[in-house]
Amino acid sequence: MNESALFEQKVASETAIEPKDWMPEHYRKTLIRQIGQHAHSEIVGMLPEANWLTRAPTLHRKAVLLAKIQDEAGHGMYLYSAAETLGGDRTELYQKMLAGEMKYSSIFNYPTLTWADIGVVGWLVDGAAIVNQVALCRTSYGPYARAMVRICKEESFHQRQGYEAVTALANGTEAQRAMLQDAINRWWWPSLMMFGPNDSESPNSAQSMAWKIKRLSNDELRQKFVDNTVHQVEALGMTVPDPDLKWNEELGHYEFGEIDWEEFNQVIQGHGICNQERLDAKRRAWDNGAWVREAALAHARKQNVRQVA
Ligand code: FAQ
Repeated sequence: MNESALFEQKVASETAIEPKDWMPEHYRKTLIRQIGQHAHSEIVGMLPEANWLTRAPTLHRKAVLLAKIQDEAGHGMYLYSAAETLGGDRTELYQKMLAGEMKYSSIFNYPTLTWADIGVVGWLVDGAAIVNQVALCRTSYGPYARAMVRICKEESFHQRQGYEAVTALANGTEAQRAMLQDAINRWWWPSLMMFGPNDSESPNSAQSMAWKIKRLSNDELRQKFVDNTVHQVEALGMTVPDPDLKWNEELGHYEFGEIDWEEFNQVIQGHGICNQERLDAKRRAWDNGAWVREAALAHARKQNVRQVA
């Protein structure tokens, strides 16, 4: 059997593709793109939450938030490592993101205006991330699938801490309840946009589904998220900001309104509310961290010399 047929057979039989296996160049490139963007999202995704670290309402909430943000950094590192197994160069990928040549999730270009936003990010944004990532635990590329298993465990803790934080607000004063509803109103639609364009408008989907890189389509994942989440909003005594939302008994799914795709396109083209601020923050961090990289390299060189001697 030739290499290409062996690859197709492995995909068909759901045997993971491993780094040393032969793979089509386009498969490799698609994975480096997706895993790289996923890694960038984890790293940029630390910023909106970091905005509230010094203002968390209690020491306990501050400690939990700090742990969550550190987890996101760890997720970024696993994912860059997975991209490296495909020949992706970590520094090169990161520089492309800093130069605006590689995307990260649209969701992180929205501001966290109040403490309620932090609860809602944990609950809705991590909730949406989990729906997507649970499906990716069965992605055809072994190192990506294995990274996802671990990441999902941690994301599940993040989602619960978010829901616990919003529950406290929902059981709080009128002002706290209003703050929570306002946060839900601002984050609901951007959370639905995390799953990407509709299937009919998604240029990468057909091939990625055929190669089992993606196991469920953008629209299937978005539907799952809506179906999972509406009753959670209701349990909090809050409302979903969608006048067209209704349960379809026959289909066993919620129907929901049209996403503002113009807004989505603006955000992914770099014109969202916080795109500039996020990239500026990451560029500053890269420049300010130069001495750490140099020191780490100098230390590694010394260790090497000692080992050789
Ligand atoms: N934002 O043809 P498709 C997290 C781009 S979770 C920005 O459908 P594809 C955890 C897409 O890249 C968030 N760009 O593309 C956390 C493509 O552009 P390109 C990260 C988007 O790849 C929580 C173009 O549009 N999760 O970070 C978006 O088949 C809290 C056409 O789209 C992942 O990355 C978007 N929302 O499907 C951290 C999951 N949607 O590259 C901190 C892995 C689409 O051709 C705090 N990724 N685009 O220039 C995926 O599952 C897929 O890549 C999709 C997009 C579903 C995102």
